[in-house]
Amino acid sequence: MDRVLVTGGAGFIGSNFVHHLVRETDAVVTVLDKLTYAASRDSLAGLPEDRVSLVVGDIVDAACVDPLVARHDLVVHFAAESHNDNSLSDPSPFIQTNVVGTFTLLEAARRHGTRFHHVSTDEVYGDLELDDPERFTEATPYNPSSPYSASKAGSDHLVRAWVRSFGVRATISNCSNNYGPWQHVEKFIPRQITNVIDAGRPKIYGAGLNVRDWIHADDHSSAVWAIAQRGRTGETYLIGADGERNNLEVVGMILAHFGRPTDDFDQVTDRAGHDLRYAIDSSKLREELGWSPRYGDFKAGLEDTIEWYVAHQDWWRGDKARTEAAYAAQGQ
Ligand code: NAD
Ligand code: TDX
Repeated sequence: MDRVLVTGGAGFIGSNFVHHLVRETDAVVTVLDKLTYAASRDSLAGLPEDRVSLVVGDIVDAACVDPLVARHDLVVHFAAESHNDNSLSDPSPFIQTNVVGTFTLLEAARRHGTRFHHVSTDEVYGDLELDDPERFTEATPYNPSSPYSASKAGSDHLVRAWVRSFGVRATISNCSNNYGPWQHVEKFIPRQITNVIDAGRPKIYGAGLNVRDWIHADDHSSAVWAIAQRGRTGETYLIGADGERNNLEVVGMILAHFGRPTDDFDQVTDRAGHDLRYAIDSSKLREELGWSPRYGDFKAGLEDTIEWYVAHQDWWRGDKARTEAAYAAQGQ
C-alpha cells in the first residue's frame, strides 16, 4: 500500500495526516481537495514534491474521482463540510459533499477494488447526559442531532452497505473533537485563543457545561494510519484519548495561559440542538491494534496549540474578521 489518495488533505486533520505519512512511511501521496474556505495550501508547504501532489477537485465529480481512485492502492477519506454551526445556516453543501461525495468515492472504490478508509465523527451517536457513566462504543446506536452529524451518519451507512453488498474493502473510524495547529478559527479552541490574542473575550454558547472529549490531531492521524494498515475490513474503530473537558474548563485554561481571569468571557446565544456531551471508549482500537495517544495530557497539547497560534498570526488573521462578523450576525 504505497500510493495513497487523501481526500480533504488540505484541511485541518487531512493535512496533519499527510505530514504523518511523509514522516512515518514511504507512501506516495495524492491530495484531492476542492480548496473550500476551510482549506489551506500553507498547511502542505515544504513537503517533498516527489512524495506529495495536490489535485484541486470536487469529490462529488465522478469524472475527477474515478481515474484518481483507479491509480491508488488506498483512499483515506477526510474531505467534508465539518462545522456544525454552518450546517445549521445552510445544510445543502453538507448533503452534497458528505453524502453524495462519499457515494461517488465508494462507487469508484467498488469499480477498481481500492481499499477505502472512511474518517467519521463520534457525533453520529448523538449525545450523552453529563452524569452518564457510559461512553460511546462501536455498538452505540446512531442518533445524530445536527445536519452535519446526520450527513456524516448517512455517509457511514453508505460505507457499511458498500462493504456488505459489494464487498468493498473499507474500514470506518469515528473520532472525538480534535485540536492542534492549522484548525480554522471558526472552531471552538482556535476561536477562543485568537479572541484572547486580540485582547477580546472568549464566546461561550449557553452555560458552557457541554463536554467534548479532546484529542490532538497528531493522535488522530496515527490512529487512522494504524486502522488503514491493520484494521479488519468492514470494522468500525472509535478513536479517543480520554480528554473529557467542559467548555468552561477549556476557556479557563486558555485565559489562564495569558494571565487573564478565568471568568473573563461572554456568554452568547446557544447553538440550536447543542449536543451536551461526547465521550469515547477507544478500548477496541487500543487492544486490537495496539494504538495509544502521544498526547496523554490535554493541558500540554493545548499549551503547544496556543503557542502555535501566537506564532502564526499571519496564517489566521485573513479569516478572523470575516468569521467573527458571521458569528456576530447570529448573536454568537
Ligand atoms: P476541515 O473543514 O478543516 O477540512 C475539510 C477539507 O475538505 C478542506 O480542505 C476542504 O477544502 C475539503 N473539502 C470540502 N468539500 C470538498 C469537496 N466537495 N471535494 C473535495 N474536498 C472538499 O475538516 P477537518 O476538521 O479537518 O475534518 C476532516 C474530517 O475529519 C471530516 O470528515 C470530519 O467529519 C472528520 N472529523 C473531524 C473532527 C474534528 O474535530 N475536526 C473530529 C472527528 C472527525
Ligand atoms: O464560539 C464557540 N463557543 C462555544 O461555546 C464555538 C465555535 C463553539 N462552542 C462550543 C460548542 C461545542 O460544545 O464548543 C464546543 C465545540 O464546538 P466546535 O469546535 O464547533 O465543535 P463540535 O461542534 O463539537 O464538532 C467538532 O467535533 C466533532 C468538529 O467541528 C466536527 O467536525 C467533529 O465531527
